[in-house]
Amino acid sequence: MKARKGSSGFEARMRAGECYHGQRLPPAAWVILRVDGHGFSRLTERRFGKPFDPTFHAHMVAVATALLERFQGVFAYTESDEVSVLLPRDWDMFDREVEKAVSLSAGLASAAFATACGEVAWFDSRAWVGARDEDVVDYFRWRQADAGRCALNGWCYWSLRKEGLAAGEAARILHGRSRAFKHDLLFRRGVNFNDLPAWQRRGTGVAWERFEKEGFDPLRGLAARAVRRRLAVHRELPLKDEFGRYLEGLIRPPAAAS
Ligand SMILES: Nc1nc2c(ncn2[C@@H]2O[C@H](COP(=O)(O)OP(=O)(O)OP(=O)(O)O)[C@@H](O)[C@H]2O)c(=O)[nH]1
Ligand SMILES: [Mg+2]
Repeated sequence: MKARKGSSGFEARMRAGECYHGQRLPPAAWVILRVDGHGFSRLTERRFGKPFDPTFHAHMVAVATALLERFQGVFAYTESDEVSVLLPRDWDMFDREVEKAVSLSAGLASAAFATACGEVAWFDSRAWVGARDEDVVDYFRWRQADAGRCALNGWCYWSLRKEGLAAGEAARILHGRSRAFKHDLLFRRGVNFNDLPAWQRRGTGVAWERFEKEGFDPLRGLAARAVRRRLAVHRELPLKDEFGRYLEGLIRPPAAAS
C-alpha cells in the first residue's frame, strides 16, 4: 500500500503529545516509589477498626511485599495507607521511565490491595530521588516520624469520637496541641501510647534475607547447601538513630561496605 502523504509527520506530531514519556529517573540515583491509598479515610472508616486495624495493616504489608518483589527493590516500608519502596541504584527496569515506574507501582498496589480486601481500591504514586545514602536514611526517618505523629493523633481522635464527640469537636480539641498533651489525654483514658504495638507507632518494614537451603547435587550425588533469599517482614522496627543504623545495614550490606 502506498504510504499516506505526510504520515510520518502525523506520527511525530501525535508522539510529541506524549510529552512526559521521555522522562527518566536520574542514573545511579536512589529512587523511592511511594504509593498512597486514595480516599482511604472513607474506606477505613467504613470497613476497618479504629484507629488501627491489624487486617488493614496486613493488606498494606501484602502491597509492600508485592511491590518489593515485582520491582526488585531493596526495602519496603509501610505506615498508615502508604508504602515506600527503595529501588537499587542500578535499577534498570522499564528503562527507568518515570511514567512506567509511577503508573505500574500504583497499578500493582491497587491490584494487590483489592485482591486482599475484596473491593476496588486505588493508589496514587510518586517518585522521590536522592543522591546520597544519608538521604535515604533521612527519607525513611521522615516517614517513620510521620507514622508516630499520625498514630498519636489517630489514637486521641478516635478516643474522643468513641466518647461521643462529633468529628469537628474532636479535631478542635486536638488542634495545635503538644505531644505531651496528647500522651496525657490517652494516659487519663488508660492508654500508654508507648506500650501500643510497634507497627502502629513505627510502621513495618519488608526486606530480603539470605538463608541456606539443603539440597542435593545430582552430578556428585551429594547433599549440597545453596544460599537463597526470601522476604522477611519486620514488625518491631527500631526508632530514630537505631532505625537509621538498621537502614544503613540494608543499603550497605557488610560485604559491600568500604
Ligand atoms: N480505621 C483505620 N484507618 C486507618 C488505618 N490506617 C490508616 N487509616 C486511615 O487512612 C487515612 C490515611 O490518610 P490520607 O492518605 O491522608 O487520607 P486519604 O483519605 O487516603 O486521602 P488521599 O490520600 O489524599 O486520597 C487516615 O484517615 C487514617 O486514619 C487503620 O488501621 N484503621
Ligand atoms: Mg491516602
